[in-house]
Amino acid sequence: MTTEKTRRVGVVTNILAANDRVADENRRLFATKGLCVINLISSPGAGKTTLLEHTLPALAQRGIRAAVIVGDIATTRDADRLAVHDVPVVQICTEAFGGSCHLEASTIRMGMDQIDLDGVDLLFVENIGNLVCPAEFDLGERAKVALLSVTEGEDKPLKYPLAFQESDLGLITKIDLVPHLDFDMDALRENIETVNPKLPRIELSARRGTAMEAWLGWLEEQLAATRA
Ligand SMILES: Nc1nc2c(ncn2[C@@H]2O[C@H](COP(=O)(O)OP(=O)(O)OP(=O)(O)O)[C@@H](O)[C@H]2O)c(=O)[nH]1
Ligand SMILES: [Mg+2]
Repeated sequence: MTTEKTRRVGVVTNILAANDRVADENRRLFATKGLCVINLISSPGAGKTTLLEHTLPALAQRGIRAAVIVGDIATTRDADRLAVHDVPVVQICTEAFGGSCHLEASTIRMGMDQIDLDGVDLLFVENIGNLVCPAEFDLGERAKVALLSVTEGEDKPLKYPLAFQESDLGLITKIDLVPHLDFDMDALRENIETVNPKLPRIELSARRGTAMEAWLGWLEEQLAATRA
């Protein structure tokens, strides 16, 4: 017998299955173009845009051509911050279609249509600030990166495990603030390992430039693997 509950589960399953089909199409398109796509996921304010502000000039210096699709519920503030770095930037505001708290494969398709992908090596997706829903949606990306800032607390990987289980890299951000906080870095490392023992980790401060070389090196590895 179909109950209200099973119908709701069915709807969610259908949404994810429909998303997966478009994600597969995106993946094929990215492969055809040799485009490396990196999906940045975090709660609001963990430092995604700041990291990109410091990453884009460094990539340009290395001759790597980047572009960004940035999602927010409202405003073009992040796109405005990133566009000064002279890379193609598309802002998607989901308030125009219901205020969705995550980007889906079809929204990425809409963003891609605004960029000449033939001139791009690395496409960043800055997902909407939310540590939960974005992890559920495959965009066809090469890699997901979960950012967690030290001000959010050591327990967050345990409470919101999916982002850390689905990601290919964990970035602990804003480590310059650690001396000012009552924060236990070892506990955070342990909690990440508990939910995903295989997740590589970089502990960085975009503001101070700490471990930016490790992050840029990881991006270069992703780019090389995309083209292999
Ligand atoms: N101290 C310190 N502050 C940082 C660092 N990175 C980001 N911030 C600050 O954290 C705040 C939020 O940074 P954003 O880069 O806007 O965060 P975001 O993840 O893009 O935020 P949303 O797009 O709204 O989800 C800003 O005030 C930044 O200046 C860092 O490495 N160290
Ligand atoms: Mg941002």
